[in-house]
Order: sequence, then C-alpha cells, then structure tokens
Amino acid sequence: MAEIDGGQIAARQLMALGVDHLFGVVAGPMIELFGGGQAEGMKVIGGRHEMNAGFMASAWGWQKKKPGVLVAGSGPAVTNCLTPLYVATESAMPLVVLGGSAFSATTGFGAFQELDQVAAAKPVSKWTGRVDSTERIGEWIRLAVGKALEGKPGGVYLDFPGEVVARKVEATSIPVLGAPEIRPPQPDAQAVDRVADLLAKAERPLILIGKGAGWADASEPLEKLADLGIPYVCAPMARGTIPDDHPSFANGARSLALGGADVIVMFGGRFNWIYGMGQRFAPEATLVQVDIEAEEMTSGAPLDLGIVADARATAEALLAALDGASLRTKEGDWLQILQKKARANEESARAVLSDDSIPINPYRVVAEVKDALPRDAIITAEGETIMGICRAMLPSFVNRSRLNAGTTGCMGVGAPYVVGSALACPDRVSVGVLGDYAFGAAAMVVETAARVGAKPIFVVVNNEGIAGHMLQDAFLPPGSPRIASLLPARYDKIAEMVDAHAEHVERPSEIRPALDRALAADKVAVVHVQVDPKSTRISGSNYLQ
Ligand SMILES: Cc1ncc(C[n+]2csc(CCOP(=O)(O)OP(=O)(O)O)c2C)c(N)n1
Ligand SMILES: [Mg+2]
Repeated sequence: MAEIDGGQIAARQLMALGVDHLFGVVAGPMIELFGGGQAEGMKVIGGRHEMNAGFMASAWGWQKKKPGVLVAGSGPAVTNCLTPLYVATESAMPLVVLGGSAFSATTGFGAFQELDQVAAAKPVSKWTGRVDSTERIGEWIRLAVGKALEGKPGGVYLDFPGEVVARKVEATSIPVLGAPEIRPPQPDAQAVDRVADLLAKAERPLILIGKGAGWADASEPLEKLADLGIPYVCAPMARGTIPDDHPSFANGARSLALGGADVIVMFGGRFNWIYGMGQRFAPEATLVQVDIEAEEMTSGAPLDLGIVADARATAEALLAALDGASLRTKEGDWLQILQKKARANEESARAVLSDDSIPINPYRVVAEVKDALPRDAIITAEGETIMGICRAMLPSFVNRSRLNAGTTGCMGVGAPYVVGSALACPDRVSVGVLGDYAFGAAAMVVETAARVGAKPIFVVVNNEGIAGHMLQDAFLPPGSPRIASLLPARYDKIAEMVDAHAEHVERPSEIRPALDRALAADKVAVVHVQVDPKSTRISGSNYLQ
C-alpha cells in the first residue's frame, strides 16, 4: 500500500491543472506541500517574503493564463499574503493562496499563530474556502483554481488546518481531477449589430482596451477594428494588446480622445479611476461596455449598452458585422486630429528625451531603454515619477507584456513581477524600470531570482526618494529629516551580493552600453542609473489621477 501526504495530493492536482510552478516561503504546517511540489516535479520558488512570492506568482499566472499559486505558513505568513490577494483581485490577475493554519484541536485555546485566516482574507479575495480533510484536498484545489481563473480572474484563499497536510492516506483512493472545457460567453447577435451600426455612423468613435481584452487574447480582432481607422486608448496594463505603433493608437492624445468621442466601446475594462469613474466623456456620447462581468455595467459610468461576453468573441463578431460597411468617421478627420495632437505631445518631449545633462534626466533613461529593448520584451514599470514617464514614453508591442502598479497603485509589486514574468517566459527579456523606492521595497527578489535561475533585468532609476526630492521639498517641513527623500544608495551593490551583473551609471552616454551589457549578461542584472532628484514629469497626470 503506497501512501501519500496532503502535500503530494495538492501538487498532483495542481500539475493536472497545468500549474507547474509553486511560489512561497517554506513554513509549517505547509512544509509537505513544498516537498510534495518538488517530489512531483514542480518548480518550487522559495521567496524571501510572502508578499514578494505572491506578486511573482501573480505575474507568472498573468503570462501563463493559469493561476499563480502561493503557499504560506500560518498567522503572519498569511497576513503577508493579504496584499497580493488584494492586488490580484483588484487587478483581475489569477492567484491562489494556499495558507496553513493552526491545528483544529488547539484552535481557540491559544494555538501557535492562531488567526481566523479565512475571515482575514475575505475582504481582499474573490473567494475563500477551507479544506475539511486530507482526502478532499484535490477537490478543494480544483475548486480554488476554477474560482481564481474563470469569469473575471482574481485572488482566492484556501485555508489548510494544520493536521490536513502532513496526514498520509492511501494513494489509490485519491483521484486526480481534470479541468472541464469551458467555452467563453458569446455576445448577443442583435447587440453586436447595434454596436456595429453605432460605430459605422459615429463621427468620432473610440475603442477603449482594458486588460481584460489582453487576458481574453483579443489582440487580433481588435487590431483589425483599429485597422478600419477607429482610434483606441489602452489602459496602462493593456498596452501592447495592439502594438503601440499602430496608427490608431491614441494614448498620446488621451484626454482629447476621451472627451471628444461620440461613440465609445470599452473592451474588457472598468470605468474606474483610470477613466475618471466614467465621467470624463462628452455628455452626449454613447457608451458601450463589453465585459465578462454583468456587475461591471452598473458602475458610475452612464452606460447605454452592456454586452456580457468574452472580449475576443465580441471583437470578432463586431468585425464580421462591420464587414464591407463604410465608416462615417473616414469622411472626417477625427483620427487625424488625434494623431496630430499625439505628435505635438511627442514633439514637446523631444528635448528631454535626448537631454545630455548630468545628473541624468529620467526621460533620457526611458528613451535609452526604449531603444535597447526587443519588441517582445515584457516591461514592468513602477514608481511615481518614473512610472508616469514610462507610461508616456515607453511603448509595448505584444499582448500581456506590460505590468505596473495596477489598479491598486501598489508599490512593491514591480521587482517580483519582473521575476515572475522571467520565470514564465524564460526566452523573452523581462525588464523592470523601477523607482528607487519601488525597487527597494522588494529588492531581496534579486537573491531569489539568482537562486532559481531566472534572468530578470532591473533598471533602477535612482532619484533618491519617493518622487525624488519633490515630496520632501514641497510638502514636508523645511529642513526636516529625510522621510520621503532617501539616501543616494547604490542599488547595484545588491547584485554583487549574489554575483549578478551590476551596472552603475551616472552619465547619459553610459546608459545604452550598460543596458546592452545587462541584456547580454545572461543572468540577473541590476542597472543602477543615478538621475536628477529634482527632475519631475513634464506633463500628464500621476497614477492616482
Ligand atoms: C504599498 C504602497 N505604499 C505606499 C505607496 C505611496 N507611494 C506612491 S509612489 C511611492 C514611491 C515612489 O518612489 P519611487 O519608487 O522611488 O519612484 P519615483 O516616483 O521616485 O520615480 C510611494 C511610496 C503606494 N502607492 N503603495
Ligand atoms: Mg525615486
């Protein structure tokens, strides 16, 4: 009689569902789960903090269209998972957290690391559950994976009371469950015809692309809609769903596009703060939303029509419905007006992009990164000043290749996202353009990446603080000790600690050679670029507006 423990049951079930990576911090009562993962051939990534491991898992899941799985011990290990759960749920990224908890027999009597973890996880999770026996671990895991992945993806929490993981049971009595084939919801044909008619008659149509469209792999039909001459604006993490160099790309004239359009069709996105809660549009504009979630349709936006369906299926149906139609917008100059505005904005930034000043202008760093990267690079941008500059200046060309602080604007996600993406796509460049605070919030991932053989590149844009010196100088008492501005620390030295590739750059002419060496290094690289701490963005809103 062969026996297996709960850890192996979990690992077998995850592998059967296509999840072959496990992220976490080794701790009781979940040690058998890590061991089981290794025994079953999973790549198990031991992180340095549950938060880092959770963000790595989320990025891995985002790339693979599988849930990232984070395993944590009890009590504080699980409270450390709450931020990744919150970020995953709000940013609609699939994450399954498997958390160990106190042994049932002592719960309520002062058990070690006792906490009602299910209750703690509830407000930040799409779903929570608790495993009730070793025998049913597989069933619960399949349920949790489905909850994280299907519909709108999000973070889910599954609690493992201490006694269930280590217990051994007869292997043959435990079935390994498969995943059902699930067909995505198709759009209503009449609704599609109505939207096609609206788009055909619109003088100033606009498509909005949310990251749900990226998740649904809607690139191809959306690009064909854009080819018809309909301008589009991408949400920050949806960049690259259509290549940013498409002539209909209107992010460079975003305010004009949002405020001037007469028909707006949103694919896979929410009218949340990123779109001014849906209140930024012309009052007479007709607003259509395509989303997998019916609940999204009753947000604050004055929606005229909601279509509950898969973004790809709907874009395909719209294309078919528009086949041969002549678009009224082609008779006018709506697209040309937006293109002209975008070009003017670009022109006004030309000087800073080639600025030769020392200390370096952060725009110059982003311009050099843009030139150095391959088209299919997975780019993570994080910080305040630097994330805003990247959003304005750094293009993406490939679907689901752009990550940032996301819907929750959470600092500390970036460096782990770079590692998680590198693990998911080892043949592509995964690069982070990160503020010094942002990198510092999770910098120990450099050790994790080096240990597990991932090859991320971290470009740390060091302006010595949270928004450089701007917050300290403008909002805090004059002459007070530094709290928002930070020391001009040498972040490249973190690479040296694990024999990773380190670059320290202080002159504009050194940026490109340093990036090229980092790209060629074939190992973890930290490119530290010292920039002007007084430098601010030349235009545009910060990520909170
Ligand atoms: C978890 C979390 N804590 C705090 C903040 C507030 N916050 C916004 S941006 C930022 C840091 C920005 O500094 P840096 O990463 O150095 O980028 P910079 O703006 O200097 O380019 C902080 C702490 C946040 N968004 N998230
Ligand atoms: Mg900074």
